Amino acid sequence: MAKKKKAARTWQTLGAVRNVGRHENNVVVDCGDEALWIDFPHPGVARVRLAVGSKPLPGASGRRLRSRAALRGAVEERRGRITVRATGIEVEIRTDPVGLVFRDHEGRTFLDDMEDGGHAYKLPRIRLTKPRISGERAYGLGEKAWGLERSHRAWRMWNTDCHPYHQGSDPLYKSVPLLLMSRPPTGWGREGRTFYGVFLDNAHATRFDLKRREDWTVEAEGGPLEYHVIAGPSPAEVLERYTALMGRMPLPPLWALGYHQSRWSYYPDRRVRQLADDFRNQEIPCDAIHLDIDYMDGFRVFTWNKKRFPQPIRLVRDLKKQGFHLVPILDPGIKAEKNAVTRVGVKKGHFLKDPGGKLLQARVWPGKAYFPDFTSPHVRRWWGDLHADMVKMGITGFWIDMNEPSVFSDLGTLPGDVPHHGAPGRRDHAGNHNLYASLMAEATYRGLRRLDPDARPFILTRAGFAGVQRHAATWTGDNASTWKDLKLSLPMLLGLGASGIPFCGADVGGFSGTPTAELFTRWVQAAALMPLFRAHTVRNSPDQEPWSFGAAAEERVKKAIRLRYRLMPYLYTVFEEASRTGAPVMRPLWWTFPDDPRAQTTEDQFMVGDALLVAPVLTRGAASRTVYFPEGTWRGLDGRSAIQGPITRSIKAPMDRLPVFLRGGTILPARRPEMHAGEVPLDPLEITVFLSPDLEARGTLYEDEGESFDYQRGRFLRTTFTATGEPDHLVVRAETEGKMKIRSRTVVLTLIEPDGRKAPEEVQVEDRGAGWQAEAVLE
Ligand code: MIG
Repeated sequence: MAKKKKAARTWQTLGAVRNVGRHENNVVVDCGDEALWIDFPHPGVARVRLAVGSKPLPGASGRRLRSRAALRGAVEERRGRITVRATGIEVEIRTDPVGLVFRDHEGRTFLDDMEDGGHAYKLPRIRLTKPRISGERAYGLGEKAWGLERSHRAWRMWNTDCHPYHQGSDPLYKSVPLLLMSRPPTGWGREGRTFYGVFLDNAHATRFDLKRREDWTVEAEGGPLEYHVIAGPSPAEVLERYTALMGRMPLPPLWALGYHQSRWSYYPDRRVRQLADDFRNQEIPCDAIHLDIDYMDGFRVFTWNKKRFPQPIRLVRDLKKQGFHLVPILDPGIKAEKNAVTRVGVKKGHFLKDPGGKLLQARVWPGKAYFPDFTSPHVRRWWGDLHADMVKMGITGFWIDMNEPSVFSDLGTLPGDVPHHGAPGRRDHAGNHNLYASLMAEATYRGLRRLDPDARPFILTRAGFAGVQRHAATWTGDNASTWKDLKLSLPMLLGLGASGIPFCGADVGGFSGTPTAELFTRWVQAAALMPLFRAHTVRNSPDQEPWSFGAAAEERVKKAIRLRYRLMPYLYTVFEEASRTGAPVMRPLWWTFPDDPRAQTTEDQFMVGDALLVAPVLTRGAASRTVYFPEGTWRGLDGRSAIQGPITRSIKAPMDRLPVFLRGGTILPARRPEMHAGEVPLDPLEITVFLSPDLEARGTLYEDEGESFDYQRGRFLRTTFTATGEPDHLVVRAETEGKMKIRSRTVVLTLIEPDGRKAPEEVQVEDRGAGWQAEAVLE
């Protein structure tokens, strides 16, 4: 007894290996009181679990891995070295003390172990330490109000409604315990940088300490010591593998890629109708209007304020005719009173109770509220079904907020000892807090899929855990209308994308405070090519609509919004790729140029897919900015001649211009802008062919009907464009895949010579969806 108590007070590390055995697909490395279980849930991924006693500590994200049983590592013992080999990764087991060395498919070490093995516990706490090498860079960790490089600081994972937040505020709304490491070339084997990932599948309050040069540590207040080591070597391969485990963003409806207008709050319905009319009258494209909490009756979720919105069915229908989707907000807290919803919820035990078994009440917008226990599948189903009336009205988009959960109390959230009943591991709030929002998003998503099986849902969540991308897009919460926060939004969103969450955005114009016309304009420009494009502002603030800052600003803002709609075919293609591969939509420069030293530290620019480089103006009073152009040729979309990278150049950026550059060797699909996404058929299809110095170019266009799941039944069209040049003549070819039929349309080709000059003539071809070939004469 006394001995055990003492053990609990000091960190325990693991001793020597006694035996290496097997249990089902696991290699069990027995060290006496503890064991390390290793299995291979996916090619290139090793999972390690610490067992104290006979089984691994329970818990983790609860994500069921379909492919878990697929791989069986082969154990080999040679000259005293034990190696476990599986597809794409191998693990050497050091024996005294136990340690794990991770190697890629060619046997190159990318992650060594600590001298003491790096696995420690002081139950319920666990700790993992891994060595670092000099020049290694650390990315990932999801939403952090900081630059992309996570080294030299410690980070917390504890979903928090941090209002207001600033650069350096931590933690924020989301927790993604994934590190994406980038190692410099070691001088042997691989020449370029090597990326690998470490994902700690633990939803407890966690601290990642990356302050030291020699190693990094992550410590969790409870839960399993369970981690995945993910081999690269490219960042794309790491994310592909990570998202194979934790899931990918489903392809969003096309409309969700349009411009969204929000504020706290648009009401009554007249105001919403006026807003919609204003967009159409000003000819500013827009696809979605968000309804913040004041549409509800006394902040009761799943109700409408009858005075402000007497006929919501009509409103939704009329707006749909104009090409708008309404996106109402929902919070998890349900007003603590007797009504139709709470009667069922209370009777069925769907709400959280305090440890004494009394219904838990916590104060949020409606006053005292009950909180659903989303860890239970029954509760998730019930919650999903509560959307029935709104879905019947034709609503397919929901905005879910306050789901850290946030509570109006000193603690700011629910007490840690509140029991959860459906949890896979520790059954208290402390062990489930970071999962709460993801489970709410799942309940919402699944509910919508059941209620309207052929409509792609759009869900926008504030909080979440790793894997939240399976069910929702996300935004970075309550930023402020400052140049600092505009600037910060780039690395924040790039960080989310590099952590498996591609569909993300920041409140355009800033949430708290009021932007100047200049700040608003620059913000719209910057966000015009970010994944989620939504303007939003706080309660009682002045209007923050495209026309709220005078005529000059309106023209510029309109131009930027129209640019997004022009590039919609390309953007949608990049989203589709993200939904298949886990790659971000908005990419850090090092994603595309991993071995470019300058790209590693560039955070005021980004790539959209691999073809567009975006360098928004992020400072007040600027009419130009310096832009770093990586290797290759680049040309402004507005027709300026080519720039040969790598080079840093000053670029003119007057108030009406967002600097965007097309990469040489790419073919960019675009269209005439429309009033809302998918309004009219994509005809003509505009193709820019920007030849590389060796007279080649390639590109892709993905299309489908935009709202249903038809694409999963093969009704999509993927066109692959290739251009190959002879010295005096060029052949552009389009090949298609997929079963979607299109009406015959015109393709307008603009040819850009390798030096950036536009070829004098446009070429037109007819496209019937079955491929085509065009020839052009080069100068
Ligand atoms: O306590 O619904 O971040 O976007 O406008 C504030 C009102 C609750 C916080 C969200 C913000 C939203 C606001 N909400």
